[in-house]
Amino acid sequence: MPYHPLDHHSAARYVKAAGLFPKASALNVTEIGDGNINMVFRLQDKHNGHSVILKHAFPYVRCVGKSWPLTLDRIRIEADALEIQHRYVPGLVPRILHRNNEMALVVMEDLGRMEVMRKGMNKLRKYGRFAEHISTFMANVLFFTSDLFLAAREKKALSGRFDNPLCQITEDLIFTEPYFDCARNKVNPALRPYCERVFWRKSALRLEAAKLKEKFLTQGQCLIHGDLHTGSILANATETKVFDSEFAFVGPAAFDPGLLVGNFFINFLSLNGKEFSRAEKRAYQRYVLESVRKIYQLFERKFRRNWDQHCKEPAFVVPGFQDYYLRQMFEDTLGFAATEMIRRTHGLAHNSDVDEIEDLTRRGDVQIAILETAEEIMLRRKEFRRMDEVVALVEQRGFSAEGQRPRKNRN
Ligand code: SR1
Ligand code: MG
Repeated sequence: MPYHPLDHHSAARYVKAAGLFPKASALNVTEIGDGNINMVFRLQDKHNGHSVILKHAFPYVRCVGKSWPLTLDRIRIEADALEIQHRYVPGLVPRILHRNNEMALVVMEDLGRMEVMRKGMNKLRKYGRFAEHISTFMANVLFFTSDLFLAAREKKALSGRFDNPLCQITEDLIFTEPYFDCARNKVNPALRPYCERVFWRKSALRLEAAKLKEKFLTQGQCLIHGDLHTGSILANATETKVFDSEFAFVGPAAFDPGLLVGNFFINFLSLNGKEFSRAEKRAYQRYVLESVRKIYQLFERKFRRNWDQHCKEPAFVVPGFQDYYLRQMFEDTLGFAATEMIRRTHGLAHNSDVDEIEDLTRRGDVQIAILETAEEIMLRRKEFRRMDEVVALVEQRGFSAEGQRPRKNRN
């Protein structure tokens, strides 16, 4: 079947023709996608309630339109990544029910019982099993798709299979555009004076962003999710599912933990601009930081365990190499976390955590706190020994900025 874009009606016809529903069934079709790139339909049998999710690509970026063309191959890449993730972390990704590369679509189980974590976190929801689950997801996928486990030729074949054109979006949006007054940036008018007079003049920061961009471009360590923020995760009290793997490619291992940690720090700092009571905010902020500590500690522990049990390459079991690798990964995690905090503040794609603060001045104060915190993490990342120290820094910055008006030299 040659590619054609689906709408509500043709999506219903498609799933019936694919045998996912009886031909005679009456389906409710709703477009539920709130991401930046693709269409997501929920199709539900009106009679028995059975439902599936169909993710489908148009040949352009959904949030921008036809002026920004984008390869349809991204759905093939996403489905391939899901299959590999499923091999190493069954239960932590959605099940694929059907896929069609030519039509640029993948049909998955409906996980409507769960919610997008970012939305839950914005309502102060806590996820008791999350640290356990996400640390397993990262430790297994990042280890078992790396040269620490795979034979060299197998790993090279994996890199070829995930030659992902979407990487350029990340290269531009995360590492380049936030560091100058780029037309694609979306800058809160209350933040603009700070960007113009302070942030865009920080050459030391641009230098660090350049180093990290070069790592992103060249360091093909393992199959990474490539966009592991809280909007790419479904969660509830007992389950976690990582989805939206269309940015997957063989890249730096630290990128996934970096994006995740950066998003947690953004959420933590965003609370200072929100309307919850002081006690509610404090309690949730402590939960967020405790989560970061736990996630990273468990991630390192599980990654080391995988290495000890499954690494067969004599060169990589030499004493000291594991510590060297994990040290580098920690430092890079902090660097990538900082770049994510920066780009989500005034780049093209923001986080609702901050953007739901309606008062622009108040939002601007939070954004400045995020930028200043990110800068300190980025510039001092070689000094930190453990995640506890970084968490302590973020905690101190967040709690001291609470309720504070912007300083005079900020604009
Ligand atoms: C045009 S795509 C903008 C952002 O949305 C995705 O979720 C990625 O984070 C990307 O950077
Ligand atoms: Mg996404």
